Amino acid sequence: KRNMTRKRGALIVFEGCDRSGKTTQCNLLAKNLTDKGENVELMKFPDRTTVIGKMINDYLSCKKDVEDHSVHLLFSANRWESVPKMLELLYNGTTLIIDRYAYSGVAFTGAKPDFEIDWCKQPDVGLPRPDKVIYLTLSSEAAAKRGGFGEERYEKTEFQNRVAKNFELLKDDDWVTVDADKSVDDLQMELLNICRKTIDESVNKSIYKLWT
Ligand code: Z5A
Ligand code: MG
Repeated sequence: KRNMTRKRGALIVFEGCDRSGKTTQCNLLAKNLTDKGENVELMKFPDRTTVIGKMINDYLSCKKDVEDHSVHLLFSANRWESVPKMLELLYNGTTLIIDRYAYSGVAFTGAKPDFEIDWCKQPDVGLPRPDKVIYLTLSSEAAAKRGGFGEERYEKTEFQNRVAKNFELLKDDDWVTVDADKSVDDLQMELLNICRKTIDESVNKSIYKLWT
């Protein structure tokens, strides 16, 4: 089914701390890139629309408790269930802009007591590896100006600090760190440039497997 005559799309992942603007920027990127004639689709993890995603939503909104290992595997399963669609889109020339991915899975579970980073990575080993991970950083002072934490699980300062440390451990050559403490429009300009460059550079590359 692969369309070998068309360039493949790029897999671009956004990660970053709480309120860094991932969702705001991903939505704008999808619109701006589409307006410029790129083939783009937006995805978001957790994808709360699936059966597994609904279980995750009940957990995050504190409606249900789920054992920590078990919920980690649900977050991973929620990514794996999207992989056939992701590969189909990428090989058919659609660039995917993804709001959180396996790195969030590892950074958040790894911030819980008695969880090893290496254990946390295993369920996501073999997922499509992003061509670029754009990591948005924001100081806790700047984040505080964007309004308080919501009602969801994990929205506590101390926990978020441990999450940020875990993200640092996961960085590799495919990551670019961007300071998100600027206006929505200025940040968007910067991210658009990174995305356009990544789309061009990914055309002739294979899609590799994560953490292999
Ligand atoms: N989680 C996990 O445990 N395991 C996993 O495998 C995965 C996730 C994938 C829900 O994720 C939780 O699931 C999350 C990680 C965990 N827990 N936490 N924390 P989510 O993606 O659904 O989380 P969210 O609810 O979308 O929040 P967020 O991602 O932290 O926010 P954001 O997307 O980075 O920011 P935003 O929504 O675009 O903006 C936040 C606010 O700031 C909003 O009022 C904006 O209007 C404002 N904003 C945005 N940009 C700016 C600028 N530039 N200046 C000023 N104000 C701004
Ligand atoms: Mg968000």
